[in-house]
Parts: sequence; C-alpha cells; structure tokens
Amino acid sequence: MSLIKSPMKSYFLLLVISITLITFACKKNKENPAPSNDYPSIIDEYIALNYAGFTTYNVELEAGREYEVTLCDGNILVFDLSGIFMRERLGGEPFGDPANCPDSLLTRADLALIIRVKNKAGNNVSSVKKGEEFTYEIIVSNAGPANASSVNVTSVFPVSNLEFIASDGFYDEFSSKWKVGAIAKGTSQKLVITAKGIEIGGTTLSAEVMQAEPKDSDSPHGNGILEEDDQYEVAIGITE
Ligand SMILES: [Ca+2]
Repeated sequence: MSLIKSPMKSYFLLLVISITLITFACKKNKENPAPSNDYPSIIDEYIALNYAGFTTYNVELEAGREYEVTLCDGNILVFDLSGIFMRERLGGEPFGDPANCPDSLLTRADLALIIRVKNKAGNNVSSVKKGEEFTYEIIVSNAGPANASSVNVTSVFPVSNLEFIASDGFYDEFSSKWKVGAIAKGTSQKLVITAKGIEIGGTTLSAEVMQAEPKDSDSPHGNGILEEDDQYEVAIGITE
C-alpha cells in the first residue's frame, strides 16, 4: 500500500505525523525515523506481513533491551533487539487517522468449522445404509486471539434424503439454524445431529458461520465462500 497517493493525503499524513510526534515525543516514528532512531527493518517487514493496512505506528526502544511497536489502534507488539517478534499485548488509546488503522487483528476471533459423519460405532464414514442411524457433528473452533460471542451457524438439513431424529444443541432443522452462542478463544463448540437415510443415493451436508462477534480475521461471516475456514461441505452416500 502506498502511503502517499495524493497531495491531500500527503498533507494529511504530515499532519498525522506531526500530531503523533508531539504525542509520542519520546518515541521513534516509522514515518520519520532519525538516523539515531534506527531499528531493525524486519520489524517493518513483520508488520507489513501480519498487519497489512497499518500505515501508522511507533517504535520505541524499551530499556535498551526490546522494541515496543505501538500500532495506531493502541495495541502493542514487542520485538527483541534483533527485531524478532516476541509477544503482543493490549495497549492503550488509539492515535492518528482511523483511515490508516484498520480493525486490529488482535481484536478479532478466528472461527473455523468442520463436519464429521460417524456411524453408530463412532467411526468416521462417507456412506451409510438406508434406514441406518448415524450422526454428523458440526464443530466450530475459535483460534482467538479474541473470544467470540453471538455465534450463529446455518446448516441446511437435507429433508429429501434424510430423516431428522435428534440434536443435542440449539438446532432447528426447519430454519436450519444452530444458535451456538459464545466460544472462548482456544475452545470449540460441537453440535451432534442424529439422522438416518431415507432415499438411496447421495446428499451433501454443509454448514457455515453466519454471524459472530467480533469480526473474523480470515473468513467474513455468511459470505458463502466454501474455500474459507468457516464453511464446510461433505458428501455422504446412502446405500442399499
Ligand atoms: Ca476464520
């Protein structure tokens, strides 16, 4: 992303830098590093790779042993003296122009969804006999760093091929909605649906995270893109 695209933006950027330098007079600024304020370039490379869109941030040498990078959203990344990333932590107040500061990845959750089909013995299967009860599990996990809440999943129950028998969560086979609720970072929630095949042939089980708070770091909710990690499809055969 180019920092300076127009004279107007250039002027605005200078204004932001001026304010930033006043606010963080003791800090080094990525936009205007003095020679004595130099820091390892791999810090800039790390931010460009992991925090695309963050064009304003400050780098400060803390007690001569590590660099603290304050992102414009106020969150802080800590690097060692050679510029190797060590940890992140929630920081203070945001600064600068919000337009140069996208939603922080630190404040997002990363939800992922999979489906597992199992026979009565608990083994993973790709086909079942007509009339045979089986289960399919929809598992939503949250890799963090934020906790997720108000999670809702849609999984259309294929009524023409399967008979719904039971589920162990807040799932409504008529509306296709599973009200998941909260998923703390590092944990998962599972819905187990019991069904049986009523029509010989094949069908597809699918599910997607439709809503959740906060935003997901790599898969916008409810956009129907199967390649994303919050959506899943699995084919199942129903045999004689
Ligand atoms: Ca995700």
